[in-house]
Amino acid sequence: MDCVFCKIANGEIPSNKAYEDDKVLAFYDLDPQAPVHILIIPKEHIQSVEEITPQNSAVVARIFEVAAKLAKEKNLTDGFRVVSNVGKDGGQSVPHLHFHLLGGRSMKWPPG
Ligand code: DGP
Repeated sequence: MDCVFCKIANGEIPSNKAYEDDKVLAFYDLDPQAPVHILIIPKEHIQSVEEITPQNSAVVARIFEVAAKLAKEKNLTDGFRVVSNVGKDGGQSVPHLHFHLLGGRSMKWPPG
């Protein structure tokens, strides 16, 4: 499958890794929007939040555990944001489920 995040997950494309286990990879975004900007993905190809089902949702809990761990490691004690863009209107540019962990600055709401 021609998916850039599958290629990052299997090492075909290099990334700057922040965390890795058998199911989940976290790596630094190449176009950071905050002092800390890490993408957390399932290694398995899931297209977006729309494709989460009872069969594949366990990895989403693991992803949020990783988000909490990384936020602690990065000392984001004043808060942070975890967000997943979905589809065209959501601003999703890579069709492989990913959660942005953003921190190190004050976030705006609504995000626009
Ligand atoms: P989104 O727009 O929500 O689908 O976010 C995709 C993010 O992925 C965007 O912030 C840029 C990042 N990105 C795209 N291609 C690569 C890549 O090859 N390496 C890294 N590290 N990040 C990438």
